[in-house]
Formats: sequence, structure tokens, C-alpha cells
Amino acid sequence: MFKKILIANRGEIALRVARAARELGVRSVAVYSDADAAAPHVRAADEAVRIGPAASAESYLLGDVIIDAAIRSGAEAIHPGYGFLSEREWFARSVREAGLVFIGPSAEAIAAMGSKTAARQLAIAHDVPVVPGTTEPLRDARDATATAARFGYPVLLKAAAGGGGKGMRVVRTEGEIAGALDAARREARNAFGDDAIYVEKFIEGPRHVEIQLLADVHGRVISLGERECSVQRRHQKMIEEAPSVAVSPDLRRRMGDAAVRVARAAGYANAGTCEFLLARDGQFYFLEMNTRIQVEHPVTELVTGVDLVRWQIRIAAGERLSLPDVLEPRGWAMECRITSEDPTNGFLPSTGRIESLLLPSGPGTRWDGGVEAGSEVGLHYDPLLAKLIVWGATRTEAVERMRRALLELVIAGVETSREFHLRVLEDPEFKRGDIEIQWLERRLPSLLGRKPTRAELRVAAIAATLVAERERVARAGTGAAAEGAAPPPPAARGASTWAQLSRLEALRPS
Ligand code: MV4
Repeated sequence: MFKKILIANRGEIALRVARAARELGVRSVAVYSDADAAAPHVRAADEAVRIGPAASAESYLLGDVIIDAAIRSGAEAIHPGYGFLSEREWFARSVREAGLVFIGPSAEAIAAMGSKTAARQLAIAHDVPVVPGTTEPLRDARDATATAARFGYPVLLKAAAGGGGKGMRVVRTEGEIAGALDAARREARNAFGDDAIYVEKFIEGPRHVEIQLLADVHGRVISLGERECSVQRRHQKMIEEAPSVAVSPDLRRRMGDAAVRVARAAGYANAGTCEFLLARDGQFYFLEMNTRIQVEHPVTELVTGVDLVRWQIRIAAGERLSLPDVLEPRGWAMECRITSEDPTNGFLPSTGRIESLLLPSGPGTRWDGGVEAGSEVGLHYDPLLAKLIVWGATRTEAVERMRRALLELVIAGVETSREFHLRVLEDPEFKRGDIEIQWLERRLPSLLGRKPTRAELRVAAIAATLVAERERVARAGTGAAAEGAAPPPPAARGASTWAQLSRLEALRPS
């Protein structure tokens, strides 16, 4: 085992890796930008190295500076977390060439999965189902028209270098295809510097189901089952769970076997995830492989009892997987991503200081967070503040437990997704597990427009009365002063309007 590793990341995932390292008796080195000098991940590690100013491009994305920090601190390996340098082929190669171990797959495996068309070809060659379509880039609009006619509308134009939905266009009629091809090319060129576009049949209303894999460097690959990630908005997942209501033990085995074949074909080692579309008819299609630990890995940990990050480090150190081939999920796990975004304002990022933070705890409750009271939330990094993960014996228990845990959570100072999550948990379709990749966006108006309940109005009325009373006392105080009555301060004026409105609401007959 390593004596010391460097964590090339920040926030909750840096803390997650530091915890795994400590449990293994491995020392950890954090890196930080000027914005993160006082961040929790810096204190969670045994040592910390400053790598640059706040901007990611001048700190967390500087591979050479990070490798240099690893060498100087005597670390033997680098854990990249997710995002930042985690899926950069050149970084994995540079780490290896510096005589260090990259805690992740080889540069070659990252490259093999980086091209979506190459990954598709690899899947096809190993009998893994992919969506009907091509793997050759389109030449021009004429080629696109002929190819689309072959598969039938609707079709989806996708960037070969793609991922994350960039350079993707749905085409429903022949008349739209030339314009869509131009638009997809432009977007792909800007995003990836590569404007190659190919065609797939468009699958309507599928679920996004992914398979978690672990592979050691001795050629053993195992599946840890699926995660259901359909609750997403603009390719940002909001809630994930394991298992999926749509996956039977037989389907789990078939999807797991398919994912294992893809990983073997790529010579894959370490933790990885194969993404699939699961169509309404039960057909599944391989989309792409993510060559990193993912944000939502804890739901798999809670239903399998396997510590994925600990295994990442053990695998990188050359250990053999000592887990069974088949790991049936036990119970149900669910994760809500707590972000500093304001759902009532188009999910606009919210900034400021976290004034207070009260964390949920109790049975089946896990908090993977990267912030604390006093943390400044800016615009330099991803808005993910923390993940709230729960376990229950059944899906219903997990939903009830998540609701309870979200009610315990208090974050003051920045807007967060907390209340939005509470609303999703009350949705009858969500409660039934009746979700697919377009569900959240279709449901947004009803989720955001929902009227407060009687109980919520009652709480608001009680709070309003307390605020009004405090204002009355404050006014009595200023009235006694020599200057005469001053208007209440702006904050109090705002509170007073709110107080009046909520009192009126609460007094309205039901
Ligand atoms: C699709 C699809 C429907 N049909 N391919 C989105 C990003 C990339 N990973 C692939 N994506 C999709 N590919 C076919 N042939 C729908 C999506 C898609 C999607 C997939 C997974 C999770 C969320 C999504 C949201 C919108 C579209």
C-alpha cells in the first residue's frame, strides 16, 4: 500500500478521498487555490500545497503544477476525483511518466472511451447493444438525409467527440436535418475542437441507468449493479438511486455482463461506469463509459456495502479484487445533490457566505459535504455543496427517510436546492418511480408552482407573528429616542411584508 497520496481535487470528493486514505493508513496531501485556503478539504488532509489563484484554469487544472506538488511532498500516487483532470488522457500519462501512480484507469483506456464513436465500435465488436445508427462521421447534408431515412425519424445527431449532450440535435423531419447538422457541427467544433457528427435513432422517453464497475490490474472485472439517474435537468443529475425500479434481477445480470464486456475490451482497470439508455420496452443500449469515480457513487456503496474509493486506492496499489462476482443490492439508497442554485430563479447559481449549517443525522443518513458554516460560496467552481444520501429497507422507506433528513437540514446564507428536493419527493409520479430522462423538465412548472400546504402556512403564520412582535418591540424602542420614530431597516421592512402576506394566507378559510 502507498504511504502517501495526493488528492487533485476540492470540495466533497476531496474529503471523501481523504477519509478513505485515512482508513487505509495512507497519508494524504491536499491541493488548494487561494479561494480554498480555509476550505474543509485542506484540513481533512495531512498536508496541503497551494497551487494557484482561484480560477480553475490557474489551479486545479494545472496538471504539471499538481504533479510537481506530488513529487515535492513525497506522494506516490494521485487521486483525481471527478471533473477537473480526472478524464484527461494527457494527465494520466504525465502522472505515469513522472513515476507516480494515477488512481484511475490507464491513459489508453481513457482514450479508448473518450471518442463516443470508438466506444460504440468497441461495444458492437463485443456484442453489447448500442442504439441503431452509424459510427462513421457524416460527410454533408445529403449524406445525413440518406442516413436518417435508413434509420427512420426521429433521429439524433451526435458529436463523435461528444458527451454531456453538447453537439446533440433531435431531428423529427427531413426538412430540419440540414439546419440541425450545421448547428450540431458548430457546437461540437466550439466544445471539442472536432466537428465530426454521426446519427442515431432517437429513443423516446428512456431511463438513464448506469452500471458501476470495479476492475483490478490482474484482469478481473465485476459489476456492482445499477444506478437510476433519470432525474436530471440539462444533463445535470439531481437525484440518483440504487437499485432502479425498472431493473429486474435478470436485466441487472444482462446489463452487468454487457458493461463488464465493454470494460474488458478497453483493458480497463479501477472504478468506472457504463451509461445505458433503458427504453420503455425494456431494451437497453450502451451509450458511453465514464472513466472516473462519479458523484453518485455513494448510492452503490450503501446497497452493496463496498467502499468504492477505498477500492480505487487498493486497485491502484496493485491489490486483487476480493469481492464476489455477484453482489445483489440490499435495500434502497437515494442521493440528493445539494447545490447552491436557486430553483425558483431558473437554477441561477447563488453566492455568499454560509451563515449557518445544521446537518441531518440519525438512522441511514449520510452527508458527503465540502462546506461548513463560514464557507464562502463563489462562482469559480461547481455549485455542488454536498450530497445527502440515505438508505432504507425499501424505496418507500428511503423516500421517507430522505424527506426527514432534508427537513433536518438547515443551510442559511445561500439559496440551495433543498426545498426543491422536498417537492420532488412529494410528487406522486416520483413516489411511484415513474421517471425518465425528460421527467424533471416536464414536471418543473408543477413542482415550482405548487401551493404551500395548510401545515406550511401555519408555520409561516407563527413565524410571522414572532417577526411582527419583534418589530413592534423595536419600533417602541426607537419611538422613545430623541430623534423620533425612524423607519424600520430594509431587512425588517422585507420581513414585515412577508409577515403580513403569510398571516393573511393563514387566516384564509381552507
Ligand atoms: C440519446 C438519447 C436518446 N436517443 N441517444 C445525452 C448525453 C449523452 N450521454 C447521450 N444522451 C442521450 N442520448 C439516443 N439515441 C437521449 C439522451 C439524453 C440523455 C441521456 C442520459 C441522461 C440524460 C439525458 C438527457 C437528455 C438526452
